[in-house]
Amino acid sequence: MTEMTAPKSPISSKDFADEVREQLKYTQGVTPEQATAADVYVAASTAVRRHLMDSWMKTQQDMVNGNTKAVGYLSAEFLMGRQLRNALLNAGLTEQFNEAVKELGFDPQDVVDAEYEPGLGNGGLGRLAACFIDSLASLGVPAFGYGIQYKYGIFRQEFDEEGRQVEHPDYWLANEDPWGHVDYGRDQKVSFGGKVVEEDGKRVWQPDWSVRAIPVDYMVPGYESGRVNTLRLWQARSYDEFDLLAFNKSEYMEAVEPQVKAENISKILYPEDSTQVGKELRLEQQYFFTCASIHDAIRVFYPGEDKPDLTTFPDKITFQLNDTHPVIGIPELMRVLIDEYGYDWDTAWTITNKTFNYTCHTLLPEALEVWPADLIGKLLPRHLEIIEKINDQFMAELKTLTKDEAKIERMRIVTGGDKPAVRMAYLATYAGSHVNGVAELHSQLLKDVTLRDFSDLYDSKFTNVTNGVTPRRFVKLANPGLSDLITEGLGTDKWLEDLDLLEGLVPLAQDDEFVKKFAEVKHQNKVSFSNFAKKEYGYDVDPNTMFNTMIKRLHEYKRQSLKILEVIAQYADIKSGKVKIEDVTPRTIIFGAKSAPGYYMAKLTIQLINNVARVINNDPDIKGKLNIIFPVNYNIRVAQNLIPATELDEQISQAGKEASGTSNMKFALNGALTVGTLDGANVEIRARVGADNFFLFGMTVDEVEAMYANGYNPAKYYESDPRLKAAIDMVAGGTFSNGDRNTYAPLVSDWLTKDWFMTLADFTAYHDIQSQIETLYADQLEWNRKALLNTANSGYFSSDRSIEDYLERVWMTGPLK
Ligand code: NBG
Repeated sequence: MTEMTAPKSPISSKDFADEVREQLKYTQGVTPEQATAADVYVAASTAVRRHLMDSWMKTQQDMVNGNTKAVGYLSAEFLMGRQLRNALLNAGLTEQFNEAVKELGFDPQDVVDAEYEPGLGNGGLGRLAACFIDSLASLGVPAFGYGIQYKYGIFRQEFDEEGRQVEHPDYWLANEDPWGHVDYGRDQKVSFGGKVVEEDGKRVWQPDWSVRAIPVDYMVPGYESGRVNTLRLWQARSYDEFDLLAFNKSEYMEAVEPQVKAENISKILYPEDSTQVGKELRLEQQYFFTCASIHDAIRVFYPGEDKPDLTTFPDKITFQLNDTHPVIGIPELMRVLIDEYGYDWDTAWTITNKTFNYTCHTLLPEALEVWPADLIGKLLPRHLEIIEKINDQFMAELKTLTKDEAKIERMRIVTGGDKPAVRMAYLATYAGSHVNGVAELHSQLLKDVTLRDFSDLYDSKFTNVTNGVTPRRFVKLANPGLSDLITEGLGTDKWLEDLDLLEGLVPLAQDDEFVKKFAEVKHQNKVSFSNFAKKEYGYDVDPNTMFNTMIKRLHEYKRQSLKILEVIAQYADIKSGKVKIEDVTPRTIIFGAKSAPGYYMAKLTIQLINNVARVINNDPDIKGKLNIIFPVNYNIRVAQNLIPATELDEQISQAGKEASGTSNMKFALNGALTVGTLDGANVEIRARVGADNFFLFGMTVDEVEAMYANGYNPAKYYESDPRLKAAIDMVAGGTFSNGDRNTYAPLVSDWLTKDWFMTLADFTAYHDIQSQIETLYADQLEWNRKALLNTANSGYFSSDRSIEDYLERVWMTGPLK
């Protein structure tokens, strides 16, 4: 471990106010009187950045000079969330900022709210990358995050009058971004297309177009570690600004064509989550950032060397492939080593093999990327040759390992037939040192199902690293009330660096006074969320109702349908008089979800939820007992407000489909109880918090498999559970579509005839668990005792622990503690 700089001794809020004034003057060019909250935000951010600068520079020097292997986290997504509060926390300047800003006549919250949230990710995968780089810095591990600075992040969601999702471009860079430093001098050239020719017995790639990759650097300050790592996001620019000749002939569009083509590469984040999108531009993006990052790492670790000894490359840096998106980096490193540095194939292979590791984030076969070979050949002809050679080598190796021809055929990286395609997950599994899943169950299913043949023959490559979340953002920043109480209970705030210390709260769950304090914090968080929901969306939310939340991408496997059908069934029970309104536990049911723009069923589900909300919330018979809200454009900021206020969290995916989930961890840490299936990390959460403190229901993976095998007939469940029937009939009959029976017909028909994720089969069990939930909720002391036990036993789900596991099991630099 390289030596770390000690955190700076804190400055006074007066000094900090002076620094902000100075920035206002010299960067913004305004007086404090003229300044807006947005000016103060930029000035304060710039001031914080200055405080982090020495540590940042020291960290970079140490990384190059030290002898600890660095981590290059290659990810197409980094869903960072707002930066200011996090940077203040890690720079130890929170109090100074609050005071200084007040002194300047501003409300700190207004200043913080002037920051536009960068949405450079879709969901869990991108947020995980952000948590991981936070933990890497906090643990003092030298690391780079490498990705793309998309001009447009995940779309901004609106709902139209019918409750349908409408997507708008998210131009997050419309205002000044004080965090990103554009480093023109450290650009890289990324080439595409053309052909490969033979010259002096060597294969030589002659590309026909290139783009300029310009790094935009973001500081990643560690918490109390003195280390500030770098998130380097690449921006694509054209080398030829525009064609003056064409411009002079008034062919304006043609003149800017090369520029447009180049800049398109980093223009937009693909808004897909857990589905594979086979688009040429997407492959261009993937190659663009991995190629630039690999060259960048060589530049960083062998500064000024013309003939670096790249056999030491894997000792300098290990590349973690965040899903298959950066896997094209494997043939790229081979090409660089062979074509640019003159290594022979075997040496290049050894280096490459040691450098890369692959994390798989899915179990859905349709989410594993497969690229048509002819597309790769067109964009990256030399890479296709290398991939084919890797495949040949692999096939030869397999023949020495097994006699099973069918198995060898199944394992092809490049598929046979007349339309060959490249399976990126297979390439990553064969070419890298390790493969990991993101929760125990997921890693096991990868071995047993998705990558079964590989685990048979290369078992030692496989490992598990259960996901985690950063306690700095998701407890300390999101939930200051709980943070203070934890510190009070433990007598230290060291838990923010060592989340296992939360276990010290376990005995306090027997102390009724402490449990009441815990309950009071939760109540205050509910009040705060009600105020937030009123201010942001105009919702009237009663903090005396149970806050029951389901936030995640809208996907059939996650089963938002199951939740909404249960709500409808309850509504039907009340309307028919089966359930008396006095007996209903008042709930506020909160959804947050974006759907991929082209995902028809998911979008229809969003429309249904919005309309169920409209009907139920406005029905006087319900007397406000059920209140459904769907805050539009769910993002990290909403999550930070909502998670601490939630009492019951929904993790109800079909068993065997959710790789891990990470919001489940955030909820448990913030003292919500989970109702969930035995899926993803739910299994581990339940094991840790205790079966008594978790509402389990539904089929297991084995039961699901058996049901598929025996032929699943959803209509049977519709016929046999009258509540389910009533709910579906209501949807079909037009209750939530102003009497129109067509609106939701595709959903209804899918439920009754296909229902691939077995929503109907799990419905009855899901309903049955509700009475347990409500009985417990009626006893607030007991509920909160269990909620506190969730917090106390969830320390394991810190992303610091995940990173320590990676260090030990994958990166092999040894544990840090
Ligand atoms: C997602 C999984 C989640 C998991 C995150 C982070 C993809 C492809 N996968 O279950 O669906 O928590 O990755 O690992 O987005």
